[in-house]
Amino acid sequence: MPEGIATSDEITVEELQLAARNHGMPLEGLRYDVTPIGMHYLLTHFDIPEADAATWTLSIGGRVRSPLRVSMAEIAARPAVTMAVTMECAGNGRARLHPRPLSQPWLNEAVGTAEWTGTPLRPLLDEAGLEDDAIEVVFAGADHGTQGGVEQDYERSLPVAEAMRDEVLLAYGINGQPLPPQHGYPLRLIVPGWYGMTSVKWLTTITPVAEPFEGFQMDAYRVRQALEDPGTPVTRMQPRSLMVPPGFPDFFTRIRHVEPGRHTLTGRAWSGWGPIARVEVSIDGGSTWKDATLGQQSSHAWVPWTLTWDAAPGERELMTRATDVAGNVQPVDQPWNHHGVSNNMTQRVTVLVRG
Ligand SMILES: Nc1nc2c(c(=O)[nH]1)N[C@H]1C(S)=C(S)[C@@H](COP(=O)(O)O)O[C@H]1N2
Ligand SMILES: [Mo]
Repeated sequence: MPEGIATSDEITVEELQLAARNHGMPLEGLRYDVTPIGMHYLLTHFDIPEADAATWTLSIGGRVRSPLRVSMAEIAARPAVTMAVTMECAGNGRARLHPRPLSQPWLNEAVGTAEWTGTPLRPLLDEAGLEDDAIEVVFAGADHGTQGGVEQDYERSLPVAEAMRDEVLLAYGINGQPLPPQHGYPLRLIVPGWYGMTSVKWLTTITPVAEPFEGFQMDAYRVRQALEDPGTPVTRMQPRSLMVPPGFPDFFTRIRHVEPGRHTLTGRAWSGWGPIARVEVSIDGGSTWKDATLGQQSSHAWVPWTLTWDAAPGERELMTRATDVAGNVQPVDQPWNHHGVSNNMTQRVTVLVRG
């Protein structure tokens, strides 16, 4: 087996170590338009750094005409925007791949929607004044560690045109409260539509650069078949629909128990490539599909859906899949890639309809 790929279906202690630090959103959390803070998924590569808003500074340097240093008080005094944004980890679905890429073993719960409060990034970049040769903007967090043998601060870049989009925020609040330590206190980037790795937490420096940025976390998020392949970068979220698992669960297997009769199945769908055009649900393991009814869509948050189900006794496999306006459809079988990123295969929920 190549490096970084599991040799057995058994979860390793190293994966369990990551899974215990980085939790997902329990899928019943899909009932909320805005995910309560403690239920939002979490992913932190290294340690949550110690931070104090009173002494925190954000520096903008590199290919700019006037380098800036701003305090949290100065950021808080700038125009504030609050925006509901659905964020998903690029590794969501990884643990269902065969063979399994060794990393955070998400099933399909690495998602959440928060109301982020912050100030738009663009006016700050305009104040600093990008040099004409700036092509990307590098964002660095205060957290530090090693990954793949490389010692690093957590750093990601965005093309200048993406960094300058109106919806890109420097966020200091979540759901009406200051950011808690685990979500990036006191300051993080929020890039709506993109997978979560782009939204750098504990943001300390912003550096426009004249060359493509080749930091470790850029290389780690590429869809490639083997480590030697160049592959393609992971950017925006692929469409995904998830349902609230109906009925009640068995503690250990999580298999659902449902009474026969009429039920309303509910869930949420999102895509980073535009609004959701269609959500389909199957109650027979993918043999037949029905269109769900979509609720109100907002620009950057998931859309709710519902479908009436007349449940007849027996074991059922429920599935759901989304299609976005760009025509991207969730696959029923997931194509494999080496890092297990940008997966969006259809959810399957096993349900026992009681006799
Ligand atoms: N500084 C820093 N920013 C980071 C990360 C990190 O480890 N360090 N993880 C990224 C990844 S991979 C994801 S999916 C999101 C998760 O954000 P959350 O923990 O607030 O849900 O943060 C991103 N920003
Ligand atoms: Mo992630």
